[in-house]
Amino acid sequence: MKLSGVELRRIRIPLVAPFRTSFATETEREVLLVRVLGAEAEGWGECVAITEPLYSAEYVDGAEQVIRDFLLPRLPADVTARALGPAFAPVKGHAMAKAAVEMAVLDAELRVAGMSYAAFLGATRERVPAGVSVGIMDSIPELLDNVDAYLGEGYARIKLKIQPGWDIEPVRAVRERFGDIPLQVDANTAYTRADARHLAGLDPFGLLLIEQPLPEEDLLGHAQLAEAVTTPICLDESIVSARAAADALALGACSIVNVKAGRVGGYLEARRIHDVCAAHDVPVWCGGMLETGLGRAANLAFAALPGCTLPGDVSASDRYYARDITEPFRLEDALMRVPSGPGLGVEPIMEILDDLTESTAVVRLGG
Ligand code: NPQ
Ligand code: MG
Repeated sequence: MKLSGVELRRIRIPLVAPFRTSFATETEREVLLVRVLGAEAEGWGECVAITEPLYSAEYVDGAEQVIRDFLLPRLPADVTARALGPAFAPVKGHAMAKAAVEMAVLDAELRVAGMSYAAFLGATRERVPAGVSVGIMDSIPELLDNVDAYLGEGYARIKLKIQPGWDIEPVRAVRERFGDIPLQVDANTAYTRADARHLAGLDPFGLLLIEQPLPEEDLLGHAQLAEAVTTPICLDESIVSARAAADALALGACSIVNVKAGRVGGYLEARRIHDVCAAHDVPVWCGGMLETGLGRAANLAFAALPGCTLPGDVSASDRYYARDITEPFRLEDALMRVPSGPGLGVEPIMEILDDLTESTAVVRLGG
């Protein structure tokens, strides 16, 4: 497909409540959107980079600059999503920037073909169960109130954000109050190898998994930790590619994988990770980065793949946003519907989008 231009749009969207992790407390989300303008269709991409480089090395301003200065000049004149891997390969890193462009190109391409993201990726379900990620709170009672509300809304699985000083006690309290619910924890790299025995203190609670306890680069540390605890280790930040996933499995660094398309350079690489894991009978689940309805739509398509056997961080729009930029995604009888229309199957509501827009830049392509 030939593109006449690309719009880079920055929006700012308030969160319904502060979201606290081991690395940040956010009250709003700054998001970079990529809109490709094709002759027969336009397409939307969402960059999952956050404002500061605290989850990974990428951040919104950097991603915007990389897209504008290094990725858009490398777009083939006649572009397909499949061609982007080779075209962008000379640019090291910047997976989230690359993924945002790929998502937009794929959306436009699939709209022309009349095919949904779900069908393109190979989804096998029309609805998926939803998990929810619960931030670090000021107190255990506040945490229990939040978990209670999410369970009441129909979430199938609870993930507690943890860090040193907020780990064993919140898990114990949730287990005591709610019993045998599907429960897991995410440390976002907040621990060290020296914490192995402390983390083994989570073993009696029968968690589904502990996500990314150690630094991104520390595959060997995770393999050693996996020997020291009975709770399954799941990797998020460390899984930067299909090769990294294969290496992690070969090393015994994890037995479950969180897949985020943004973190690995796009949905095509995400699908490869899914396939590597499926070949090893390793469960996969779809991670989340507090996406708007655009990214949420694509994540739901991925979450409907056959190897995504655990509930993902694919929550309803209102978990994060009072006003989403698309028609809001809702839990329907405790399930999320996978979009089935062409491309993402959703589009932005332009009045809302314009209202939230901080800046728009258009890059003209093709002379
Ligand atoms: C994770 N996501 O799995 C990420 C972390 C993350 C849903 O837990 C603003 C503030 C944006 C915190 C994006 C979930 C964020 C954020 C992602 C945390 O590790
Ligand atoms: Mg995580």
